[in-house]
Amino acid sequence: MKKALITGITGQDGSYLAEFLLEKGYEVHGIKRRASLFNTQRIDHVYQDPHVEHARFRLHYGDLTDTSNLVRILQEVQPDEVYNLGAQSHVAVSFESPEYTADVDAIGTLRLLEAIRILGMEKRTRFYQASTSELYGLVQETPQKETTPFYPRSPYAVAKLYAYWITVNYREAYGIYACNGILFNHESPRRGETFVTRKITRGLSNIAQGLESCLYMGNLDALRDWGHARDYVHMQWLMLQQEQPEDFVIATGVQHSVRQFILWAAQELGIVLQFQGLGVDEHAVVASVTGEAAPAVRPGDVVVRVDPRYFRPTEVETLLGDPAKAREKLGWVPEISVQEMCAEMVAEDLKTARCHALLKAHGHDVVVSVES
Ligand code: NDP
Ligand code: GDR
Repeated sequence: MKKALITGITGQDGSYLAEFLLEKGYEVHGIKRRASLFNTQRIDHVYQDPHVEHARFRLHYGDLTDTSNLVRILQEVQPDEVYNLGAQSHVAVSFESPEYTADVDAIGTLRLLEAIRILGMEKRTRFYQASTSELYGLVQETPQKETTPFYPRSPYAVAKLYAYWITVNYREAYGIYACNGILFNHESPRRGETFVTRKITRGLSNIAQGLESCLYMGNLDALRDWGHARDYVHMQWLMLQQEQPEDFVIATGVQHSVRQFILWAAQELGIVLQFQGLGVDEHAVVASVTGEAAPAVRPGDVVVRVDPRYFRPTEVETLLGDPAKAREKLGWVPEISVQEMCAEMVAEDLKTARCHALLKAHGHDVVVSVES
């Protein structure tokens, strides 16, 4: 039975990857951080009681900033594959906490690779690094492929640039089977609530049910190449199953604006929106409402406004991936379209919003978190 160790197992990708590897028959180990509240909501459904014989899922307390802890976990688990998905993964937050982001995202990657080397596991343990389209930043070529020059535009992207190159270096210097997956944005109903797609599907669902009144957004013109996380974790695994370690771009090859994603999400709720105004005065007005999903919304309501608070000091305006290499060598074909994904995300967020609205209607105090 193969053993995998996943950092970032409590995150979006970690949870889908854990599911995927368990289905493949792996013994799955994950590193979770100590938190003052439970932080395992995304993986509770795959949790296996360690007291039960033959449990194939195990969590270890740890942190990418803690070298000795990483060495001990690696020594204990002796994994065949390490997936380094753990990161301070929010670009905007990285401007607020640049040093911490570098410690976790850049040096954390070094710590793991060094642990593999210190323990003499270079020849038996394969390593996946969660690299990112943010490396392209101020894009030098469109669409972006494996050979496109990098130009990172945030402390997050600069930290990930270090992680990218240290992964390449340990592959070349010590012969570790190590790969960078340069993944473009991928989303799902498990996406963190403060990333743009989930902020939109959750915010509009709450507005539809009368739990919030307006969604405040940043740059509506940003263009992204969005795919589904469930599709993308499959590729993370496949990269580690090849004969030779290589780096791959994973993307859909299609891009859309943030504004377009808002229109799709609204449409799923039966709301037709019209954008009006320009720049920081741009806002979305409800033109019509059909169906049962949005009883709290009326034509003429302003449900989206721009708030410059969400602009970034340096923005990545456009990203579009060219997944030709992955298509050719890994047989990559994304199965879920961005519109299908948007519909799935709205359906999930609407379910939750309806529950909260029902509780409220029965006199319970319901406060939905809107800080983002
Ligand atoms: P999430 O933000 O959903 O998950 C990040 C995970 O990292 C969480 O489990 C988090 O733990 C953990 N983590 C954060 N800080 C530390 C730390 N100091 N030590 C150990 N673990 C830590 O990210 P995604 O699942 O979306 O992304 C997975 C990886 O892929 C990340 O590295 C991200 O940068 C990268 N990536 C993501 C893309 C995307 O579009 N989703 C695209 C390209 C790359 P906790 O739950 O406790 O916060
Ligand atoms: P990104 O994702 O920065 O690409 O990083 P995010 O969803 O945060 O932003 C995408 C684009 O939308 C614009 N935007 C807003 N973003 C947020 N979060 N909130 C807003 O209100 C808002 N309004 C507009 C942003 O400016 C940006 O242009 C994600 C993360 O998962 C990284 O870890 C990963 O490496 C990259 O994707 C690929």
